[in-house]
Amino acid sequence: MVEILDSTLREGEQTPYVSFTLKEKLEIARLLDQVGVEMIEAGDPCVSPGIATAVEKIAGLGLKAEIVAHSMATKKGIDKAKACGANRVAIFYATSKIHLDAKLHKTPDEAIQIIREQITYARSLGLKVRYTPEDATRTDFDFLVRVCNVAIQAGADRISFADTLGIMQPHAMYEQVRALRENLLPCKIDLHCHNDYGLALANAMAGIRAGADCIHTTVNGMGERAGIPDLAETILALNNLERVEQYNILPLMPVSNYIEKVSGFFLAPNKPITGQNAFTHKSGVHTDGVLKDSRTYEPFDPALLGRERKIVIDKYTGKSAVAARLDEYGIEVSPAELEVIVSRIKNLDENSKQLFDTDIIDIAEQVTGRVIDVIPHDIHALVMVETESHVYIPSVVRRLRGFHQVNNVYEVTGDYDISAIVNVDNVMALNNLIDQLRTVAGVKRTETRVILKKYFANGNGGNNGNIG
Ligand code: HCA
Ligand code: CU
Repeated sequence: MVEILDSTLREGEQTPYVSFTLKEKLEIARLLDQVGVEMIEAGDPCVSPGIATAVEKIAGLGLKAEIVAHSMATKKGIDKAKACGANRVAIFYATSKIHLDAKLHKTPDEAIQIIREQITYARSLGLKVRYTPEDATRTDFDFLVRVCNVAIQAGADRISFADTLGIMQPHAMYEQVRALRENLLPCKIDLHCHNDYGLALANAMAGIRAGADCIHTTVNGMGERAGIPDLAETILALNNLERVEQYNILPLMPVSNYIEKVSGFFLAPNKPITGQNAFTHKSGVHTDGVLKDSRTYEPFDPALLGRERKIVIDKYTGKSAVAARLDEYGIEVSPAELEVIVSRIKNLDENSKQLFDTDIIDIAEQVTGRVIDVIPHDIHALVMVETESHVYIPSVVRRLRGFHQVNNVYEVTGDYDISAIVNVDNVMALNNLIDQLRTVAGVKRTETRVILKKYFANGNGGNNGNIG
């Protein structure tokens, strides 16, 4: 059975400029438990007193997942892991020559002795032990096998094959995991793959194929430098491509959104699975295909994630997508009118980067000469935010930007401190969003104005230009 250890709370908090509050950490742990990951790496209690408290509280939540404390190979670290009530301690000690020489100043034999001693000590406290040879993928293979077998003999039941610098490729991963399986005493093998070349998940999937047991992930792929595999990508790849179906998929979007909000670490629109564009289609050929049968250009139904496909309308779009959008609003046009509408869209000036439904309705109105009285689904609104008097406004701004519906945020003078332009699909979504914005730490009050029409400095109104 394949397993997942999620390390958002440990590796994820090692993302540059990211730090979670205790309350946020408890919520993250609960959400991860809903997804059904087998292990949650909650932090290294030696790093700070706050982290020790968080590990302790998370261990006390009574979650289904095993709670893992990370630790250096020191008695102090292991004692703290025990004191926090973690089920397991993950002890790391580097094994590559460069780490032993330049960082640890230890000979291979000294390293082996420390690893044996500390694992034996942790076992004597009744902790389960994972041993991580940090920088394993750059470690001399015979030495790696020797160290890991010492660790297993001392009581570790898991080895984390750490690609600390993300230098592996899938074929090499496959071969090395195979070789490890052949040479290691019985143990579970975890894969901790960094994403420095964008190969982390591919490497992890290859390692699983070769017989490894567990993939380390973080929500939104956070972590040192380029991070490690994203939880949602990993689960969808396992579920859809490998038929590993034990995880709950629907909580993945909420957990990703939550982490975006509290970390201020934003997803690129083209990020797989959870990115804004993951189910958005644009060219005429693609949209026509998707409208005929979504399987033509979607690897799986976005409903699996509770998401919806989106079709953008612009100069790339063909008739069928424009007709479908008008149809959504119950706007009837003749084939000849449709031709003209599409041609207008294709000939909009180059400054019209993004067309909204209001723009399309405008064009349809102009072309048909009929008044079209519909409420656009695609709503833009201006949200004014007053913050609590003591708060640091940029941190509130950062949190607001974590909502993907929030396009632009400005700090402003006057009665309100912040103004934000938001984009939502309908009035209900606008209400929900405002409710959520009001719960953001530091937000005291909001006031919202729906944007009816937009005009630009060059005098162009209505159907060109872009907001936000
Ligand atoms: C580090 C440690 C680690 C540990 C991985 C693990 C790595 O921050 O260098 O314990 O499985 O990447 O080697 O994250
Ligand atoms: Cu790491």
